[in-house]
Amino acid sequence: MIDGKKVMLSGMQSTGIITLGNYLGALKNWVDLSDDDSIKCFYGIMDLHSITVRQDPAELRKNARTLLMLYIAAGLDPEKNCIFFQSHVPAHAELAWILNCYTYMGEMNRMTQFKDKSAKHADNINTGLFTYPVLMAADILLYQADYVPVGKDQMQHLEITRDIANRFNGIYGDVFTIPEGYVGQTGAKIMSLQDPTKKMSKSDENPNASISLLDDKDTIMRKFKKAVTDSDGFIAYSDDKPGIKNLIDIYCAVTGITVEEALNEFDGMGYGVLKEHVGEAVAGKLVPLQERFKELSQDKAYIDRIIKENAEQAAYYANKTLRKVKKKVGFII
Ligand code: AQP
Repeated sequence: MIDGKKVMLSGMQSTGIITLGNYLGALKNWVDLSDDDSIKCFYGIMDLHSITVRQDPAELRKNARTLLMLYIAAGLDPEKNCIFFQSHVPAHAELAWILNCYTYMGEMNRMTQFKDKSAKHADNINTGLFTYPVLMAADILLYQADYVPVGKDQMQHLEITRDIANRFNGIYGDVFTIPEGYVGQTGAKIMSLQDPTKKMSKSDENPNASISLLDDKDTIMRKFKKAVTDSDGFIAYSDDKPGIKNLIDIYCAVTGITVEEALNEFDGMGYGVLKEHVGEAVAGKLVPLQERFKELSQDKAYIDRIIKENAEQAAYYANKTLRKVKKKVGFII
């Protein structure tokens, strides 16, 4: 608890410009949540996590700053929510090391994200990629988070966080709050436009596979036009038609209507018209965010102040937990 409020932590990696998937699956829900004054929210730009995959340094710096501005442009108020760079709070790396010593190889071996990512980056299967969930556990436990909004893909990491925290508390007493998954808002899972059986990812090498939040209208329309569908020629919402299903999911998430309402609206239409409607809806939704982003990009002093103040705030709470942990394990503090 912070000032009588429950604590929530979430974040994204600064591995590229975030996509419509990251927005509809996570960021949009965070913005909705920030109206809830009973919760104190921490939103990290998880740059330490980003380097588990090789990054170009200049790009990483640029992407991290862009991500922070996109959080704000999407509607997260940085005066109310603590928005910070993970690498600005050394306690994350310190606690991760300590927790590594309370985590078993067998537990890490079971993590499916490691299996997926190591298959994708076979030339760079580093130990950071392997122990990624321990750093994520440190991120969450440092802020004594009560809630962590997670998609299905991250559920395994939350479970391991709970296991590590319970193990540590079992040895040393109540040090960590045991976090729960936040299920209040279920974010849509948005799939790749080029392979609708895979999720849309910001690090996808095919630029047509994802919509970046900073894509202009022409680009958005072109990408939807090229979206992979099927050759049936009729609109239906079914797992057998993943391309069409994904377009309908995107449309519903952006407009706030139900699948049934969308199906009524598109009744009798062809794929071309559907793609056009979805493109228009997405481009329209992103206009205010992109305008705000442009303003923020021109206000360096404001962004610098936010970065500094929020890093201090995050470090204050993180260091409180870290001191407690160090004392418990027997370090001289
Ligand atoms: N396609 C998606 N649909 C819905 N939600 C998604 N998220 C990611 N992709 C989709 C959610 O976005 C948040 C940010 O996740 P992350 O940056 O920590 O890493 P990720 O899940 O691995 O996202 P990407 O875009 O696929 O990144 P890369 O390409 O770097 O691996 C999470 O809450 C996630 O659930």
